Amino acid sequence: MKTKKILYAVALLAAAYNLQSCKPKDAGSAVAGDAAQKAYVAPGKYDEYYNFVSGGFSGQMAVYGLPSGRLLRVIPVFSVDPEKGWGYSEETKGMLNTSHGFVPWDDLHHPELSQTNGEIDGRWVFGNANNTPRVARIDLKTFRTAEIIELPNSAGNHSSPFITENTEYVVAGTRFSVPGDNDNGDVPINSYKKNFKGHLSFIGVDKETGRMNVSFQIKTPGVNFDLSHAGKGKSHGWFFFSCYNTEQANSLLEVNASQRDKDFIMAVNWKKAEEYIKAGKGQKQSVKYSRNYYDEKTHMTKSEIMKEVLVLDSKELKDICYMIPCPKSPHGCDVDPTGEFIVGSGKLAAIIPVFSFDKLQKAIAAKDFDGEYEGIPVVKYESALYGEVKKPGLGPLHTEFDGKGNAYTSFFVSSEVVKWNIKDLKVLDRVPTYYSVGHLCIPGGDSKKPSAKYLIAYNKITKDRYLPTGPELSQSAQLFDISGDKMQLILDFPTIGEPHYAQAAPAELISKNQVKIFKIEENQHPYVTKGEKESKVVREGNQVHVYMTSIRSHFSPDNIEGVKLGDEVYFHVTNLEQDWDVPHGFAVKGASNAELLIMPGETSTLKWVPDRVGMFPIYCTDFCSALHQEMQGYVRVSPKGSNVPLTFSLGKTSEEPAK
Ligand code: RUQ
Ligand code: CUA
Repeated sequence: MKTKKILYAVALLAAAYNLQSCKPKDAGSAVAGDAAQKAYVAPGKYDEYYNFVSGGFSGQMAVYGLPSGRLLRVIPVFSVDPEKGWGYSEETKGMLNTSHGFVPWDDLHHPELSQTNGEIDGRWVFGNANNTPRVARIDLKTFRTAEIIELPNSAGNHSSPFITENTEYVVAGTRFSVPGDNDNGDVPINSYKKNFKGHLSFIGVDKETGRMNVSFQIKTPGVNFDLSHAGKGKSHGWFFFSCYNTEQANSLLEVNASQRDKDFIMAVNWKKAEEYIKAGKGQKQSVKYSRNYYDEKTHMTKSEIMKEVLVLDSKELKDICYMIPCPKSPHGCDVDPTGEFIVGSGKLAAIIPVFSFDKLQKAIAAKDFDGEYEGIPVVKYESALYGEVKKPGLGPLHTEFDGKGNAYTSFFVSSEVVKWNIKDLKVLDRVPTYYSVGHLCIPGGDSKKPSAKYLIAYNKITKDRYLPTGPELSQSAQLFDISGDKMQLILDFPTIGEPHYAQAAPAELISKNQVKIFKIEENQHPYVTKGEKESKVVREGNQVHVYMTSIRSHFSPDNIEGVKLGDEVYFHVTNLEQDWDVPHGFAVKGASNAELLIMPGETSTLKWVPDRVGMFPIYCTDFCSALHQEMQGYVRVSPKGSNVPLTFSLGKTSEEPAK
């Protein structure tokens, strides 16, 4: 009797505690000691994987080590970054050019690593811009954004930048349907059904250089494209896009775009589309979009406005697009490593439908259709369906694969990850996440060869998981060991911005290709200074060009006189160092842009327009040697029309030193 009472009291206490802290029952279950050991990477030891994580509304991409969760780098992509001078230096400003002009921010949702033969090859990682529609390519030799291409006829680019198994194409589907760039956009919003169209972009990627080009677009009905994945293996040649708002609502979508029982996954036969392009079926359209790339030889951005795009119309060419009904407001659209199974995750659906590529092909051949949607054949649900995962959880979003026949789906509403078997569609395991999980990542999880050791969940909400930080709390990642039958939580770590998708690659694949310095002999920057003796200051009208060098621990020149109010000063700083990990910084008082951070052998330019007469110190911002704090100088600014001659020097100090 007594024991029963005590137990009851303990249970009551536990319940009270739970209420107070608003935690689910087992949230207190801390990571056990042996679990923590699995995520522990001793000081000085390397991680096993690089994890490339979207920075969401920060516009950047973050790189973490796994399993430690240590933040290794934030790669600036779509947002300016004063830390690295990204978007502030004259060389990198052009990377953020668009047809709207300079756009210094975006919302990056999905990193996607390049692949060869369906396996991660470690060359590039792509990222999408969800606002002003763009795709970026980051070079993994330098961890720098090497190229950004804008997308015509699009608005928002969410279902991107997913790739084909040899990186033939990076795709981009418009999230918002809009009137085409060429059409009149000045129409009533409620003319949506008539005037608003979707476009899918197929961006060709050069095999050697990685340079991107919009090869063609497919014009589609006006729906919202949400996510996508390429077919692989047997389904190579196809692409699958989830679409919502097939109701074509233009207001209160949370109600009006949830009317239909089923939306669609659009299956696109891109090989067929290529044939039509070859046969001249593409319509040339005049559009305007920007293509920007960073040239590693000249250390400059080349930015060009493109004026044309080839468009195929899905209404006219009946055999490139097919609609597969998918319950209900699908988000994730994921293809398993064999290429046979396509998993659609309906945010409001109570089941997870798994479609079969073989069945889809048979249904198409047999014309097993349920009519058309805006001119596109709708395949019968049952004819494409392999089966349904029953009662998996609430609010399925994304699925990754382990290559051992299992799938892992995230559930936003019920805050959990559910492991299920692809063949028999049986649920095998479920673990809670803290809280409201979005994307998942397994290294190689969307390739032909996943490595089934870790799974990372990217959570939207952390509530009480970390020390509070004012009104905004950190987002987080949670690392699970999935090497056994049961998933085991081994680590939490906070992330920058809001994490959406992420990918991971074996450390060795990436680390072996790192660029350590830029060779000074190969620097072809038009304003390079290859040695201190060549440093100089040149006036061209009201432009003053400073050919400056930096080496531990001084700038040459470090005294400049004869700059006048009304001048535009360009500091072209060449870092003469040829050792790994010796950047120098450069800053000048009153500059309204940022600093520069110049890598060994590189030239960067800061534009400065002095706003007053006086003395302006310059200094190095990166602690580069014991005498880093001595790495400084002065620029004297005189009034307009002053006759102070333009002079520059290094090492000439005061005539009368202080006593
Ligand atoms: S999303 S949390 Cu922007 Cu990929 Cu699904
Ligand atoms: Cu150069 Cu500090």
